[in-house]
Amino acid sequence: MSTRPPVAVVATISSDAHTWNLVYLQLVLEERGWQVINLGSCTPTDLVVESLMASDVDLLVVSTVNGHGLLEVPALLDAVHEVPERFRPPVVLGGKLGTHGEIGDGEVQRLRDMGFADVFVSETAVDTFCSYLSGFAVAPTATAA
Ligand code: B12
Repeated sequence: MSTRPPVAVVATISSDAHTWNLVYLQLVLEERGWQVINLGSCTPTDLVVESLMASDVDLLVVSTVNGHGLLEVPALLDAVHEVPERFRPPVVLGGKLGTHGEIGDGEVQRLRDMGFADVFVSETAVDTFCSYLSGFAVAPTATAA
């Protein structure tokens, strides 16, 4: 038995042209031993769904900073919820989700109730995200001797 590296898909909403948030998260994940599929800015929702179906993905990381996040992430999450359960990883969300940057605790809770496994928004977002990653268990896979 060996433990394969955990795999994360990094994506954003289809309207969001910002790139460095995605690159930053890719580096954070890779430094912690994750394999990352970075789908890039303005990610089409269909591409997110296809990438989950094509690989054994452990975590979907959605980052958006253009202010349209609150409006657009529900549809993205709905599309992910249509993916068969065995291909459906937990989905975490972060960034600047509203038009005024940070959102309040009420909105964060609403997003969690919607089905996001966690939501990272404040100045401590990256630190909290790293703690979340350190508690992330990936099942060992059997390999040929
Ligand atoms: C560069 C930039 C652009 C470039 C992007 C180029 C590119 N290829 O990336 C261009 C010019 C295209 C652009 C366009 C726009 N932008 Co702009 N842009 C910026 C700017 C100056 C820097 C963004 C950046 O690269 N930061 C570096 C990365 C590493 O940091 P970050 O994105 O903040 O991400 C960090 C955190 O937010 C956090 N994080 C983000 N996501 C996640 C996810 C998780 C899970 C976790 C844990 C953490 C996390 O971690 C990162 C590291 O700390 C910011 C202002 C600023 N100084 O931040 C505005 C900003 C993001 N843009 C803004 C806006 C409004 C726009 C436009 C709507 C402007 C317009 N009217 O056209 C458009 C939207 C275009 C679109 N379709 O999305 C606003 C967003 C406002 C909001 N959400 O409250 C900002 C904040 C400027 C402002 N103060 O008003 N933009």
